Amino acid sequence: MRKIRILHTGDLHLGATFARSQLPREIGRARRQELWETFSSIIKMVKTEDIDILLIAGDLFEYDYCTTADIARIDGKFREIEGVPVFISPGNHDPVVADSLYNTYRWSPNVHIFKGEGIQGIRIENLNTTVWGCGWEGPEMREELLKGFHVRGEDINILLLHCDVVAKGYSSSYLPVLPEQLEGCGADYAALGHIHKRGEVRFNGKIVGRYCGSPEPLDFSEAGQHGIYIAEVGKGVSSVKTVPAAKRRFITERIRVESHNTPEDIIEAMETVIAASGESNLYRFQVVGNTDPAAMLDTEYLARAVGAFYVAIENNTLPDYDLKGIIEEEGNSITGKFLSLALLKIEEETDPDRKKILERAVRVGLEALNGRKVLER
Ligand SMILES: [Mn+2]
Repeated sequence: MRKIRILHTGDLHLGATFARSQLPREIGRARRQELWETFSSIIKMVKTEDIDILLIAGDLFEYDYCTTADIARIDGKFREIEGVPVFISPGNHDPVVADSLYNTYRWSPNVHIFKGEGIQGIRIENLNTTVWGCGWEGPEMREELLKGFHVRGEDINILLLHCDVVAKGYSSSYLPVLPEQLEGCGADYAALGHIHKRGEVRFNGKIVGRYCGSPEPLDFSEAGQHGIYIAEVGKGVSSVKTVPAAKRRFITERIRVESHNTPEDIIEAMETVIAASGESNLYRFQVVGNTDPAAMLDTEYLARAVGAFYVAIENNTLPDYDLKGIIEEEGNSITGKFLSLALLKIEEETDPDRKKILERAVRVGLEALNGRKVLER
């Protein structure tokens, strides 16, 4: 039996508006377009990489935001590869509800959409392959669908699911699947979606499933390289390669400062990071450490001072006060009394969490007494 070449992707989230993300409007709009461009480049890969089957492990599009025109655009891409069967196991963002465009749109004949009713198999005769999948019918799926399931027939068997792999004894509202169930189901390749970070699922050291991850990362929680899997699958064997697909990466870096550091030092530190990873990425710099209490960090100015597609700066610094000096200077004033009392309390406190709160109270209190704006960080 000849091996088949599959392209495994999912979590494309086409149509996502990024409205609830932290990104500014214009960046969100650009990213929305880029999701489409990356989808196109994946379809191109299906052609250039001689792919036999395209697998989409759910969250292909956003039910809430996709119009019929958007679906026509997606389907148009599938028509470009009309000789290649496309399988979709819908997930929580594109569930097969009654008015879902999975139901109401007339999709290209090469597109196979799994819908409810447990795990179903669809056979592609000329490839001696059966793909097993299931579509979500709502935003949650608590049933342990894979429990007791086993593939049937002598074909190359592929499992395609949008699911949440959990350890034994745990449950999930996102189709809970145990690693031992993946191992036991007999699939030659388990193509999973839902987790946006690429990764392998193992049972007793053996790879029993793969999360392809989102091909284009959606926010700062999706760091690292994103792409797709291309695998050669036969009976029980597979060779797998990862192919980068993302146009940009989300990168978070910490910058540690001391009170003697100037804004220029921070800019230089950011420039070093950007020079190493590229201007096309999205950066989040978390500035930590102690700063001169008199010097306010102007995060907007700092973000504009360096050149990259997007730069956000989080000010997590604490002002570096000379508390003993202030007590000496202030004596019996309100500030002096407040500080002496607060420092005593800090000294007496044994619970480290409460100690931190008290230390924070000292800084907030000092800023309030000095008539400065008390910033919540
Ligand atoms: Mn998703």
